[in-house]
Amino acid sequence: MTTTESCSLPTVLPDPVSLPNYLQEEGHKQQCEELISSMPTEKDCYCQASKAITVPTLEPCSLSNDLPPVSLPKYLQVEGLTQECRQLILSLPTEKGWVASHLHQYQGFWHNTRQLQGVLTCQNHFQAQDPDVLLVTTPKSGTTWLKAIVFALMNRVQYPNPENHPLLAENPHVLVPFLELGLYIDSQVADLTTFTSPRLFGTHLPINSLPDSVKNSACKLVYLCRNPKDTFVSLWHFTNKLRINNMGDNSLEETFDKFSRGVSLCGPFWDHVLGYWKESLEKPQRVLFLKYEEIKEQPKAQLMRLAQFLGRPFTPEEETSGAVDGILKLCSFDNLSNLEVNKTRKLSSGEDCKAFFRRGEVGDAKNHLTPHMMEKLDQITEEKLHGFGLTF
Ligand code: PAP
Repeated sequence: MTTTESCSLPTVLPDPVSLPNYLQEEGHKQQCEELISSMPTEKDCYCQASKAITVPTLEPCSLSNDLPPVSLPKYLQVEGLTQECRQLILSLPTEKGWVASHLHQYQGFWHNTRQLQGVLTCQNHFQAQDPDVLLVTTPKSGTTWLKAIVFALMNRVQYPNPENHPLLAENPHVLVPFLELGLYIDSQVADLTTFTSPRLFGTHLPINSLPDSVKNSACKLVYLCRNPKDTFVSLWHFTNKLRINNMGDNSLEETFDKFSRGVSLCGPFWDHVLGYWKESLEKPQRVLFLKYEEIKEQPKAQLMRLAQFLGRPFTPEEETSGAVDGILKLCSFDNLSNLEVNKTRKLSSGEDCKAFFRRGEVGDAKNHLTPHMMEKLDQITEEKLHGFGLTF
């Protein structure tokens, strides 16, 4: 079935026996109608099968044959879910998503339907190797920046010339692919044979959801986080950019409420950060804990700390020859955001590269959140993290 995406909501369903609660919620019909108006449709999608049961919320699908075909971005497609994933979804708490239809709470954290499949496939199949480096972030904490920096750092012997560097031609998410959101997202076992050691991967997985092979290997984890106010604002902007025709922007108040309750991609934000914070204290050789704000404030010191942690310290000669500054300049917001590749191309997962570059500043939250919202996030942070010695 080539256009299952045309019924992305119904394909979440398992065998047509009973309708899960999350599909009965009010508003679903309208959401389905909005999506359908922008979806390609073929006769043989799940909608036909759905006729076997009485499902009022699926009725709009029967109209969709008359609609013009418009392709749905890949990040919104949910075809090809395994039986394991479909069954699992039935048992999970589910809420309305920020972009895709649903978020499911799995192992304590929230994932979109499509990404949940990626999480399961990654957990089942990814085989970590000791020299691997995993770049771990909560979404919108500076993942793109971290990927660029670590790629440039680890490959600086191979690519010494910043005028002729892969980062000028490829988005950092291509050079350092995501595990559950990229390599494993389509429920296929990723072919990693072309990767050279040490392999670099990105992930938003919370610590307790990392594949066993990661837990059992000596691979290193670099964790980057960002203050929750800026993270939320960045996520709100980003998800608005990913929403398709007719969806409109997410309401700031509604998404703020969700974020505060922990219902955001790979949220609760605070639990995600805390898991890696604790691990970094227990195993400092294995997990390096970085903050976006600290890299902004002391880029050189943080880059050298990173290099040391990854076993690739800068030599005095490199320092004097400007290698550290060269990497920071290459990976700067101004440089990356103005590259043709990042202004015009899309990732294979469907997002515009430019969506990953907005302002790249510390403190932008105050331009969007009310004082009450700022206070509320500060209060949650204080309650959840202060006792562990972690502040933002
Ligand atoms: P991801 O987790 O979905 O991959 P991520 O890269 O973490 O996204 O988020 C993008 C944020 O990092 C944006 O923040 P903003 O919305 O507050 O502006 C983006 O501008 C910022 N960003 C991207 N590249 C850089 C960079 N080179 N330096 C600093 N910030 C950057």
